[in-house]
Amino acid sequence: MIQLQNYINGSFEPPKSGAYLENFEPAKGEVFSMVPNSGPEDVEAAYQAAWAAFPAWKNTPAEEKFKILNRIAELIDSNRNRFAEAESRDQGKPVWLAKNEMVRAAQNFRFFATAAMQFASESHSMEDRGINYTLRQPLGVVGCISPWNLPLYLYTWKIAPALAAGNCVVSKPSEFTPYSAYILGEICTEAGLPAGVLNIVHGLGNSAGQAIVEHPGIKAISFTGGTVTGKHIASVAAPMFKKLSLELGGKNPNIIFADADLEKAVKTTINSSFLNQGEICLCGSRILIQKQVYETVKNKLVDAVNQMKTGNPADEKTRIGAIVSKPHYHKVLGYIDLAKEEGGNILTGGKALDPEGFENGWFIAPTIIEGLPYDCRTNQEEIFGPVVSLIPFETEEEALQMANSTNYGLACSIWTSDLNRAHKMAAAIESGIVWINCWLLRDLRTPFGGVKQSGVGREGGWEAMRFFTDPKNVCIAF
Ligand code: TXE
Repeated sequence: MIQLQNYINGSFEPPKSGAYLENFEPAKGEVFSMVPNSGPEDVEAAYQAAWAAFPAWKNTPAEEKFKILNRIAELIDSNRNRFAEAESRDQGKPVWLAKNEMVRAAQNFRFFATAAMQFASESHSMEDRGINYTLRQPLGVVGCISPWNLPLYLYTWKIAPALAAGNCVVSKPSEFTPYSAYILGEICTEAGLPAGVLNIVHGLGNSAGQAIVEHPGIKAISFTGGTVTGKHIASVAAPMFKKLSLELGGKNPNIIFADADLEKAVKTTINSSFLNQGEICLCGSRILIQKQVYETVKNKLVDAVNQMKTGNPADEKTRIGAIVSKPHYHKVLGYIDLAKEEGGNILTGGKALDPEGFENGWFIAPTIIEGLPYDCRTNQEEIFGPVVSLIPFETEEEALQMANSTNYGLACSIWTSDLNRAHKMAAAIESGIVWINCWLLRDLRTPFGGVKQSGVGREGGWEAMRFFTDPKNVCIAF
């Protein structure tokens, strides 16, 4: 049994209460690790360490920070297999997918190490009267709270810009998937990150997470997770005027017009629907298909899904691993039942699976549903599992109206060969991210985040560097 510890002030420490939580391996349904059940006292220790480390880290020359962050990236690369196996056992995803995600985790450090070197202050001349320059200063101690779906990928997406901008961090990975962040603690020490600059407190959202949000010394919260949790965090943090970046998931439309390259659209749609068991905030879960090609696209999708292997995460051929936790498994199955009650016709999947050798794991067959009205609950609420709904449409206007009909607005994909339509739709859609004839084509310089209930604030590129710094204007009169 693996026993994880908090990483505070550069050392591994048990939680002050001595209490641990059981964490399960989703593919086997068995306890896999014991996770510190930390509380406010552990967050306080982490904060004190971070605050003490801040003056020196803030003043560490940019080149030195650059070297340390790059060394962390190199160590993630050289430990890629170890990380990927840990992540797969903790989260349920296929090992091959976890390996791909580790490349991005390392890249997050490299990218922001470089970004920090380029992040220059602005100056504004007032002709012969004077000049202004704007310092971008680190905030101090910041809080990063990350979810369970892409554990190290999203954890590093937050902490890398926070550290690169000169802040010290108190962080909490998800209690369901803490293992890769734990290993990262070891790596940070090896890479020479000074003690206290990054602190990792493990535990439940409503105790350890809540203590980070409530802490008066923690100046900003970068959070990715559910909308309900995001609203709660906003209500706690707003009266303290904390900076907030909330990335809260979506109910993303994937709109396929009859003039699209259908082979490419179908192939990518399979990926955008089911990658990581559909547990990615960017997954398209409402597939809007123009009527002329509805039957063709539907049949191709169903055929492709019927070839997908669900089961052993260590098998290279596996496309669908296990669902992250028992409660989430039941939640997803509950939505499949709801879809049936709402009149949906299950075209494929629609049930739990017990693959050989993994009979006690939490597996759900990739599921395609049709026949649901666009405004029913199944088509409005985030399921966050391997479940998609097909919805036919006739005109561009109808597609747009349906696409914008949810409370969410994170991402969408539009498939068409008509350039004018693509631009018009992209401008009109209520969404933070629009992909045209692609999905998940990512450039780390671009803003990432959503509108409506998908959150506030943006991550990525200069957006992240701006979030983790405060601008201070200095005006000099001549
Ligand atoms: O996430 P939570 P849950 C969506 C998805 C999923 C739903 C709920 O629809 O079914 O959210 O998932 C910490 N103060 N997404 O309940 O609770 C928690 O410990 C501070 C979308 O597992 O939001 C974890 O570290 N922190 C999504 C993190 O918040 C708190 C990814 C996320 O957990 C807290 C995951 C509190 N009061 C789920 N309560 C995406 N946007 O990609 C919890 N946490």
